[in-house]
Parts: sequence; C-alpha cells; structure tokens
Amino acid sequence: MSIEIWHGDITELDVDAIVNAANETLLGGGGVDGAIHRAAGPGLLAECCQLPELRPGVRCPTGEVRATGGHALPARHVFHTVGPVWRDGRHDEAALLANCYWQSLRLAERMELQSIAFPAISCGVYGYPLHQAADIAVTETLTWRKSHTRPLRIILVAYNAAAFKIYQQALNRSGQIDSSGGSSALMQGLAAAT
Ligand code: AR6
Repeated sequence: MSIEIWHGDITELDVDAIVNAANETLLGGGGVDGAIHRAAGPGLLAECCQLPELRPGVRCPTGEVRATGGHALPARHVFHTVGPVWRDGRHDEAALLANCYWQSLRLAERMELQSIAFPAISCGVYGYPLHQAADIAVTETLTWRKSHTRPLRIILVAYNAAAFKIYQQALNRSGQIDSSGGSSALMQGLAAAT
C-alpha cells in the first residue's frame, strides 16, 4: 500500500474514489465541495438528494461518510464526509477528523477499491489548522496500513505548494517516508511512503 502526497486539483484525479469535504446536508457548498459538484455535473447533486440516509431533516453526522457515483468526474466514486468545524481543539475535533479518514478507508476496503484521494478535510471554511490536520491524515493512513491491505493507493491532496510542504513535513515526522522513491517522485510534485 502506498501513501502519497499530490499537489493539485482533486477533481482531476483518475482514482476509484475521491473524498469530498462536505457539510451535513450533503447538498453541495463552496471550496472543494463546490469544485467536485461543478466537475461532476448535476447528476451528483441529484444522487445526493436520493441517498436513503438523507430523508428530509436527516443529515450526515460529522465524522461519517456516504458514497455516490463520480458522474462526469474521472473518479468512479465520491465519498462525502463531514469534517468537524474547528473551535479551539477541545471539542473532539481531532477524533472527529480522524474518523473521517478511518471511515472513508473502511468504506473503500468494503467496496474493494484500489485507490482513494483525500483533500485536506476541514482545513478551509471549517478552519482546522493544516499542520494539525496533516498529522492526523498521515497518522490515520499509516495506522490503517499496519492492519489492512486495501486500498492499494492512498493519496493526500495538497491544493497549493504550502500545503504540499506541510504534508511532506508530517510524513517526514512520521518517519515513514521512503527517501529514494520519495525524492524522485517529489520532482513531479509527489511524495510517497511505500
Ligand atoms: N482540490 C483539492 N483541494 C481543494 C480544492 C480542490 N479542487 N479546492 C479546495 N481545496 P473546504 P472544509 C482544499 O473549505 O474546510 C464547503 O462549503 C482547500 O484548500 O473545501 O471541510 C462544504 O459544503 C482546503 O485545504 O472544506 C462545507 O460547508 C481543503 O480543500 C464546508 O465548505 C478543504 O477546504 C467544509 O469546509
């Protein structure tokens, strides 16, 4: 199983699933959510509206995940997860964010997917500090890898160069980076822990 960092727009990735940083309605929004809905086309919103878990008045709880198809995206599926809104770090934010990663990986395994890409959940509108969120993303994916074989490829997407560097530092801190593979991959905007 490889854990990679990739710099770019998640909507361009040809993977089995991309994760959407959604809100509890799962009916679209700004940031990466807006970008995913724009790239996927109106079929995605239509499918979200039909999700059996989302009857009127019923929302997707923070930390959980729901799957839809990818519609016009290169990705086959979209996993909609709801990250925590950052308050002060003392309102269970870390556990809720970790759950977004863990539940998404569990769903990918259950669906027998080979590859999944995550944006920096909660790190935009929801205000989660990226350094801390990157540590959680790296820790959860590395912990997952210790006891699971699927998905084969986990990609952490950095939307800009600063975020890429922060992910790289988190991966370095974890001591899991493969320096030879990592350095050649880095030249293409990709760092890898294999
Ligand atoms: N590809 C990859 N990453 C992206 C992209 C993209 N195309 N666009 C933005 N990011 P945010 P949140 C990064 O605000 O904080 C929505 O309205 C961005 O730089 O999208 O979880 C939802 O409906 C940031 O690092 O998600 C919710 O209401 C990260 O994605 C709310 O925002 C997440 O930023 C969720 O807020």
